[in-house]
Amino acid sequence: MAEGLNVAVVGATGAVGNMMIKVLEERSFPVSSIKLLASKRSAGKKLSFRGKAVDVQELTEDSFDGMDLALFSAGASVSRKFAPIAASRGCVVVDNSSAFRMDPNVPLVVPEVNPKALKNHKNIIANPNCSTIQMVVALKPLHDRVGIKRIVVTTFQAVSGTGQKAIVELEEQVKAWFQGKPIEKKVYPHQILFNCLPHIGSFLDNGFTEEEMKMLNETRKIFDDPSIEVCATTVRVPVFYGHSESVNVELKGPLSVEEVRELLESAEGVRMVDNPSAAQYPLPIDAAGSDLTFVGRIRKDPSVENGIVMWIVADNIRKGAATNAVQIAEILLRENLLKK
Ligand code: NAP
Ligand code: 3JN
Repeated sequence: MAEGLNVAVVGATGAVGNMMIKVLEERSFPVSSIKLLASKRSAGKKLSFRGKAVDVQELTEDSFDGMDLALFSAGASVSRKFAPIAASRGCVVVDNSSAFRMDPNVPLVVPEVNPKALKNHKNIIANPNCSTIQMVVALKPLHDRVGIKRIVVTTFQAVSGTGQKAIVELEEQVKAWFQGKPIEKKVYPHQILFNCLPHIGSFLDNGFTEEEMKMLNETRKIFDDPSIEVCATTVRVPVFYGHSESVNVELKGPLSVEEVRELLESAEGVRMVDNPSAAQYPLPIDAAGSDLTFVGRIRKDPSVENGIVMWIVADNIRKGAATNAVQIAEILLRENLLKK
């Protein structure tokens, strides 16, 4: 391991996998060899890593022999089958899917929030859902200072969260609209162009969607506080990159707007953009391409005691997925948590 790690990227041809490759390059992660894995459909395709063409290989049970680290983003069913195989062969998995997030034996980690949870990993670590990640990064300093009782959140999620095919769908709908052609929909149940769809993941018996329940369950696990209440409404909007969130947080004690600002100004991974009179507030267009979580529109929620409202924006494919995963790998390396 002296020269670097043997790293596998599972789902390398996808929106998140592609970004993982880019983030490994950008952050000069010590990679001695890289294996790019996807389905049989992509075998033989070439992707670039550090200026060199690398063949995409079909993911098989033998893919992890000799690998030190695998970053997974090929969906929960692929993770359920292959992450335990990788882990049993001594390869540490950072998994971007929901497959293991709620498994009590699997740490669910956001580096700015709960890096200590990595200590007890058993070769599989889960990356939270993108909407959860940016929310907990911004709320962590408030939670540490006075505690969080309840969160009411509405998200405005970019199409890239659905994957490469949804990016293409929005592009195609834009082109069709300009050309006066019929707008086709394959990925979403309704036209996404000029629309908002309050529907992310499947609907459950309680009326919430899977995405909304992920925000509740993951927030409790990351903050290690099952008493926190979260009521989420998740909405898909015609934005390519960057999820936005309106968050009303009811705290356990008083915090002034000024105190919240001070806390967030020094919070790890947070950038405050909060000068509404100059039309300055976080925007997905500005957050795209950044690894920071942007926070603004901070104000008192007058409808509840100890209430604060804020607007939180981050690049869902970077901080919400690829960058968070690589940051986890960096801690594993730094803290000597890779060789088990
Ligand atoms: P995507 O653009 O559709 O890419 C899917 C990737 O998975 C492709 O590389 C695809 O390979 C690969 N894949 C699909 N079936 C496979 C199989 N049977 N064996 C091997 N590889 C297979 O999707 P994405 O947006 O990158 O998301 C991928 C997954 O990452 C999601 O399903 C989700 O679990 C996770 N994700 C997490 C977050 C988060 O919030 N942290 C955000 C987005 C996504 P081919 O090109 O060969 O089909
Ligand atoms: O829709 C988004 O903006 C984020 C999507 C995440 C996602 C999409 C398909 C399957 C997930 C996830 O990360 O929770 C999954 C999944 O792994 O279940």
